[in-house]
Amino acid sequence: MEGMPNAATPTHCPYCALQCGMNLTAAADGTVEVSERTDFPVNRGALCGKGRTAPEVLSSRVRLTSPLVRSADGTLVAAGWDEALDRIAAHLSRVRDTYGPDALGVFGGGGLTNEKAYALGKFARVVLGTSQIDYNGRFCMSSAAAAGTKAFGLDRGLPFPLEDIPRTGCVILVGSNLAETMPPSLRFFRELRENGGTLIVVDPRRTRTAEQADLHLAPRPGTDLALALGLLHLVVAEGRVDEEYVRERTSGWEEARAAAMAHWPEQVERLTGVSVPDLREAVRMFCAPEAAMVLTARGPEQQSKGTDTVGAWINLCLATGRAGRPLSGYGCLTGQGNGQGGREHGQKADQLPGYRKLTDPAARRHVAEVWGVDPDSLPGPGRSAYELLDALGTDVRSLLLMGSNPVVSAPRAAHVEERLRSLDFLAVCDVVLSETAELADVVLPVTQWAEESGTTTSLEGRVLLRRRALPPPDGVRSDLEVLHALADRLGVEKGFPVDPEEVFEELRRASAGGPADYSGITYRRLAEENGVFWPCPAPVSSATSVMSATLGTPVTPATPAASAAPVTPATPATPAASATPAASVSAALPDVHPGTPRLFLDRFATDDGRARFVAVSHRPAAEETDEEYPVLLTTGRVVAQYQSGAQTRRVEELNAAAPGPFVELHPRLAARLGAAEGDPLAVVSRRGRAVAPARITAGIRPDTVFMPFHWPGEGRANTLTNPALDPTSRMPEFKVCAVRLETVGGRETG
Ligand SMILES: Nc1nc2c(c(=O)[nH]1)N[C@H]1C(S)=C(S)[C@@H](COP(=O)(O)OP(=O)(O)OC[C@H]3O[C@@H](n4cnc5c(=O)[nH]c(N)nc54)[C@H](O)[C@@H]3O)O[C@H]1N2
Ligand SMILES: Nc1nc2c(c(=O)[nH]1)N[C@H]1C(S)=C(S)[C@@H](COP(=O)(O)OP(=O)(O)OC[C@H]3O[C@@H](n4cnc5c(=O)[nH]c(N)nc54)[C@H](O)[C@@H]3O)O[C@H]1N2
Ligand code: SF4
Ligand SMILES: [Mo]
Repeated sequence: MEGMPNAATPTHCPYCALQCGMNLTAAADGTVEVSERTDFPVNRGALCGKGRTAPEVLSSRVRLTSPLVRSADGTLVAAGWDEALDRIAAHLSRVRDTYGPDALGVFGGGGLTNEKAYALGKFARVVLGTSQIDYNGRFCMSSAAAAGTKAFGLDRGLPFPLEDIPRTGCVILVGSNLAETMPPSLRFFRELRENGGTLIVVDPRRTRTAEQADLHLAPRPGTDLALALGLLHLVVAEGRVDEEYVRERTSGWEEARAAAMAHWPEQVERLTGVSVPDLREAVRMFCAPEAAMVLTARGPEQQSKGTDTVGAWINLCLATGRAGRPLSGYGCLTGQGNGQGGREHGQKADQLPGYRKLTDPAARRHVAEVWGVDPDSLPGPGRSAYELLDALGTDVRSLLLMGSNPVVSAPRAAHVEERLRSLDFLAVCDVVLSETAELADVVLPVTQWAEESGTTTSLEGRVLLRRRALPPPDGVRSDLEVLHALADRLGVEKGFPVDPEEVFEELRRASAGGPADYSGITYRRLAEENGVFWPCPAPVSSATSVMSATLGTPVTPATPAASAAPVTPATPATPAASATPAASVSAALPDVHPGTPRLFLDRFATDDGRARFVAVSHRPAAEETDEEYPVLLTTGRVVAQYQSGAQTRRVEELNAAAPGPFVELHPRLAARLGAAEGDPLAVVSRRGRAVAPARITAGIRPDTVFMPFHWPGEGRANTLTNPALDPTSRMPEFKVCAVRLETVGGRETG
């Protein structure tokens, strides 16, 4: 190796769910270069500024390289790994012995690889024995996941690859600002329009994404449910229902139809602020071509009725025959790097690996067998993310947190911060000293994307391999090593390997036969094939009659590329599902399953194969405006910062582009307040008060202000947000709450 130029390692970006491909080259002087990787079809070499600058966070200038422990005088001081791990293990066992296992909480993240998410879920259930585990994905796409599962029997972000988008006829993008949140994906929508297709964007703001649209609908925040019902009403009234499709492939239409017919276009116009002619135009554009899609992101999902709202958009697809057909369908644009895989392998409160339900006895038996434990020893479902954070310091006394920064990103953040401070003990694994890590009793510095291998599952349901490209700095260890060392100290010596591929081999077996079946996927395949779409069961040689893993009924094996039906044997004991070491499994396999880029083309993953309409009606947001709080606040993202900003705020170029929070407001509202561009504005809600400079733009509704949530401190948007939860998904209402605005004397306050 010495003297040779280092070869570039093909890998993927650490940030968002697009999981852009990139090449990394580590130079002798320790710097890391990003270069174009054109063979990955999603971004074909293109990267946004965050991906391009991601290696800067690898530098030990900005990251943690030693464990930290809280000293007697209350400060965090450097400590050795043994001391730090011993402290955590001692606290966890003491709390467990005193208060029982459910006094131990675990909080994970959708940025963690599949291997980490899997190991964390197993650690909580097997080592700690606690039911109290959830993760930040609950704040992300849980409403879309719940709605997708209800309607289709299966939740996978997009049921088709992004490359289908340019070939469909019309896309309605609901509450996605992908020009800022996934910039390289804009190409697919540009190509759609070049091919004669149309784009409709639904967003209360005229975003960079909305600027690309043929039609921009700007509803009042929190009224997407009414909007979707109004569109469905018009579809019925104008005779555009695909009756044959509804008859052959769906159930529940009569009830859904009746609910939609109760929402008159004029009434929908009053609720949403979208005019009846615009509603009609949207229906015309959506129904005219042969194929069309609806894609949702956080706008309609992060609401206290997000599940019903997504359900209403799915209804629109079903009534018009636009799901489970080529180039048509409903999809959710997932958010974090492993937003999809992170919700499949067991860090969610109610889930076991393979997207299995923790309450399903067969699922418990299967996973318990892989884990070598008694099914009865597995705890039941625990609290959802916000409810878990809210219980800190009371029922939950100790928390292990990996891959999230809730001090900045959780709703009603001042309260969450106070709850974190009230814990008996907080341990945080992170790459940097995040605002949450600052509150910890022990902080463990961990390795990052480029320093360790692991898999992620992108918004397309494509499982990808991130490869280790360089060694980590001295003093840091991987999350898997942390879990291994803690398990060992807590008396579980086996079952927590530190090698990611070994963890993946176990994950394959644990997921086998589940809805998200990864058993046919190996690291080798991922390296050779540029990713594999799940479900991808391990094939068997003599399957004449096979049982579909997700569909649950016997089907004849079709060519899987053209079929939604993933194939696994009728007997649950596939080689990969048994306890045989996976190495011998792959040797025994005659051929491989190609993976499933497109779902539902033959049937949906429900018991009867039909998609289910949901009968939903509009209801107001948990908090509406009144005299005291007359303006709506919505929140979201800017292109140059990522999430809580823990990583991107440490990159100079990104900070220069997006140095701090702001309050986006309409000139009319600004004039009423007497505020000029850049003036500090106080935004006050029932939860608290935040101050940030005014950014005036005619692109936002006059009744709404927008704040990005990437910063802590005075301008923290989440000081204001409402933790009202969706009853099904337990998603907090990040996208709408009532506020009042006050000018703050003197610019220095901002
Ligand atoms: N630059 C950047 N990119 C990211 C991230 C990041 O933090 N920064 N995070 C990643 C993650 S985890 C996620 S989840 C995705 C999120 O990706 P997006 O969902 O695209 O991001 P947001 O900005 O949260 O919300 C999208 C849009 O919803 C609009 N909106 C607000 N309220 C409503 C409403 O009531 N109805 C409708 N229809 N729209 C509304 C906002 O104005 C905003 O433009 O981005 C991923 N990519
Ligand atoms: N107001 C408002 N709030 C929101 C949203 C909104 O739209 N509006 N969106 C919500 C959404 S969609 C999301 S996804 C959340 C995200 O919010 P957070 O959960 O806070 O997400 P991140 O900022 O990505 O935090 C990840 C943390 O893990 C660290 N980290 C990165 N990689 C690793 C790793 O491999 N191992 C470990 N141990 N640590 C790692 C990072 O340094 C960082 O500190 O925010 C939610 N909050
Ligand atoms: S779009 Fe997402 S995956 Fe692609 S470079 Fe930017 S942050 Fe990374
Ligand atoms: Mo997210």
